[in-house]
Amino acid sequence: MGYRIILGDITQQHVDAIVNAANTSLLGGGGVDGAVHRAAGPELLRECRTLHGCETGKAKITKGYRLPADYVIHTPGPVWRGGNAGEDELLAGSYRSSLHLAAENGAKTVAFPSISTGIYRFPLERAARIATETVCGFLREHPDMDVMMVCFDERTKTAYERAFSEYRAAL
Ligand code: AR6
Repeated sequence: MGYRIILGDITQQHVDAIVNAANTSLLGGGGVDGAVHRAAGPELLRECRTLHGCETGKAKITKGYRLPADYVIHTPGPVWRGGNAGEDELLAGSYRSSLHLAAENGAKTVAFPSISTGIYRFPLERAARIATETVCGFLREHPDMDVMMVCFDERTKTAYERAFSEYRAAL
C-alpha cells in the first residue's frame, strides 16, 4: 500500500494530482487554497469560475497550470461546528470524493493537505484518524495508487503518523 506522510509544501509536489482544501465557492481563499492559486497562476481561477462551486464533502478537478502537478482536485471540507453537524462524514467525503475523482482521471499519485484543520478548525487528532481510515481503506481497493499526506508543520505530521500507527495496529 502506497501511503506516505511528509513535511512539506503541497504546491511543490511532483505528483499527478494535488488536493486543495477549498471553500464551496471554489474562487480561492487563504491557507493552502491561497498558496495553490498563487503557485498555479491566474488561469486556475479562470477555470474554477466555470465550475460554479462545489458542495462540502464533494470534489471537482481542474488542470494544474504552473504547478508541477498535472491536476488540482478542489474539495471544500467541513467547518467545525462542535461535532454534531455531520462533520466526520463530510470530512471522510472530501477524501473519498477526491480519491475517486483522481482514479477516474488516471491520476495514480495524489498529495493531500490536512483538510479542514486550519481555518476550518476541525480538531487535528480526530481529522487525522478520519483521513487515515478513509485514505487507507481506499488504497486497499486501489493498490496501484500512491497517496502522500503533505503536512505543513511538525504538529500536523506527528498527528498523522500517530493515526497511521494506530490504524495499522488495529488491522
Ligand atoms: N502546503 C501544505 N499544507 C498547507 C499549506 C501548503 N502550502 N498551507 C497551509 N497548509 P487551511 P481548511 C496547511 O486553513 O482548514 C481557505 O481560505 C495548514 O497548516 O488551508 O480546510 C479556503 O478557501 C493546515 O494544516 O484549510 C477555505 O475558506 C491545512 O493546510 C478555508 O481556508 C489546512 O488549513 C479552508 O480551511
